[in-house]
Amino acid sequence: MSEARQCALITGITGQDGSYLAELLLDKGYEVHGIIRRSSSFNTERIDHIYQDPHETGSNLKLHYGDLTDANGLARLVSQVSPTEVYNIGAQSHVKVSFEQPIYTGDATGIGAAKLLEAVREYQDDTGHTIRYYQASTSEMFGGMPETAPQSEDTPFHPRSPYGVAKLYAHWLTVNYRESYNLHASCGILFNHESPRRGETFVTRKITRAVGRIKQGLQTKLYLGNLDAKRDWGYAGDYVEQMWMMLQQETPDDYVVATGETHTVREFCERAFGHVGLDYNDYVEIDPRYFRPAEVDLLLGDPTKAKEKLGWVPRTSFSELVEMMVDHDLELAAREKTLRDAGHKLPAGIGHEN
Ligand code: NDP
Ligand code: GDR
Repeated sequence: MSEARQCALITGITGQDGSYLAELLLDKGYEVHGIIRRSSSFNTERIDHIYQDPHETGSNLKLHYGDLTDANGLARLVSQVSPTEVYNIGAQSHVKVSFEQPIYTGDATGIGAAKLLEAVREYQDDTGHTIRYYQASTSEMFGGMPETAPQSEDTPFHPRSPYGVAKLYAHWLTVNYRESYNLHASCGILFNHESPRRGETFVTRKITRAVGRIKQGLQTKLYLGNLDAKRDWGYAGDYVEQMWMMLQQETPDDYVVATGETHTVREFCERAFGHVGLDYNDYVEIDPRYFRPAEVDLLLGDPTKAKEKLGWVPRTSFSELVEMMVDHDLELAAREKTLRDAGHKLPAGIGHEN
């Protein structure tokens, strides 16, 4: 008997989660199609190690140009690829940037989901093929008022940024398509998850990159904003497994994915600097430019439903996560130092102050 075809279409494949999810699905034998944005320089660094030249046989990863703001392109891709599962994890995902680009964030992160859901719905109607759909929802939809913690699937939403508002639209639209059109659509309400592949303008990676560079003598100070914000930080490699698990359920549903533990940004600094024998007080300075117009003070997730219904538990502890990221960034800084000592100019990261 032939095995059922497993074919995934992923938006956001070049991002942190996209790269881990693509690895996971390829390991499971899926044909994986990723949507990438055209860029004037290469933007596939996180997936280069799993990409094979399409001229070689046996490559199960295929990349296509597309954009969440381009409805026609998305519809064309869904019909061309004919996926069995669609993972919508592409987004303008930076909270601070969303205050600077609220309209674009609404377009890509919010309406982008509507464009993709429409493409899926129409394809199903036209062909009779069913597609399972995953939406990357976020703990930012809760707003993090201390009295709401711990946040579960039943906690009322109160987003505190244009990003959170856009994600809430995408979240409710996914629920609405499930209820209106019987679409197998699920939302993962994921709390913060990090890794050595985390973008360098998110606070954890900004800290671990600085620790590596300071230890190697390439940097002297680290400028941050609010050190008192609390986050429930997990490991991205553990969290993408959850995305897949949700789509394997008979019945679609929404799940909080979190560790159930919270730490301040200050504690993250303490651990990260402490791991290499440094005191963060000697290096970290506060720069108000990193404060947000409205802050999410306390995120602490209650992952009971995911544990009970899906049997999922996070495997990586907070200290393991911090150490994994610092160790990775120490090595990276050591390579940068070698290059600098050989006379090469290091990238300054100009224009990425977030
Ligand atoms: P990243 O910022 O690392 O990756 C975002 C991805 O989306 C990139 O591949 C990016 O492409 C792509 N993208 C951005 N704009 C568009 C667009 N207009 N059209 C198509 N693709 C686009 O995010 P993460 O991997 O960390 O997060 C994955 C998803 O999960 C996001 O939706 C995020 O909002 C959400 N989320 C993340 C959490 C976290 O803690 N990491 C927690 C909860 C939710 P490019 O590489 O070209 O920029
Ligand atoms: P967040 O992540 O906003 O939670 O969104 P981020 O790492 O950007 O901020 C976490 C907390 O750290 C504080 N902070 C700083 N943040 C940044 N980026 N830079 C700084 O210099 C700095 N100093 C302090 C912030 O104020 C905040 O309180 C992430 C994204 O991945 C979203 O896409 C996702 O939905 C949520 O996590 C869950």
